[in-house]
Amino acid sequence: MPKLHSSLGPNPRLVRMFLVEKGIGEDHVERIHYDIITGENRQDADYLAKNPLGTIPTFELEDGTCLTESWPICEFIEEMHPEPNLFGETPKERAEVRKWVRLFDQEVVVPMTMGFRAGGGRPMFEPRMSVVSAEAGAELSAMSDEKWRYFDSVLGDSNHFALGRFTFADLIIFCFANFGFTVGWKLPEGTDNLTRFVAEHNKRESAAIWQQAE
Ligand SMILES: N[C@@H](CCC(=O)N[C@@H](CS)C(=O)NCC(=O)O)C(=O)O
Repeated sequence: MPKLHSSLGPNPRLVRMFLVEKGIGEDHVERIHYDIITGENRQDADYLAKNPLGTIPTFELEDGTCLTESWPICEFIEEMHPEPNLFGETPKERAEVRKWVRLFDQEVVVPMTMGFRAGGGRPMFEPRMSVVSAEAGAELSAMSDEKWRYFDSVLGDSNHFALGRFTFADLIIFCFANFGFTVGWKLPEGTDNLTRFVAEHNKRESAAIWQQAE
């Protein structure tokens, strides 16, 4: 059985939701938990041999291959289990889905996570990685807020970013909105469409994992 090396946080939960969306129940993947608050993921030599960066998740296949980075892990699962389709049926559809994922990853996730590590997350992250100054962190958070508003305007009345149906683009955006809530962050002013989007996708069976303690 494959193993998902998992923890709190949006990246492992993105993969967990993806597995549920694919109909691959958690009983088909062994989940191994790490305490990222104490930094267990960066101290365990066995884990570092699987993922030298120490980040979570890692998806360990039955042959021992270790896949890292949540988005590529999900693309791998999609290739192994094509239905239901979450990345697009054709090259054009996949380009559309990946466009939103790439934009969101770069324009929201990067400044948001760097801003969090420099602010509320500083006690946890400063001992384990380079963290920008509190001032730079505030600027990065403001940049990500601006882009959340951009995504809100793109969404408009729809609950889908691509292809007029539920795709990986919706899933990653939903997970990072939920990440914010779990660390006491709120969607910025002017994102009513995203608030509705989150409430809607919270009804999905896969979203139940956000109610579980690790
Ligand atoms: N780009 C990576 C990011 C992984 C990441 O930062 N994971 C967080 C949990 S959501 C983590 O490992 N945090 C604890 C740490 O960095 O020590 C991915 O897509 O998987």
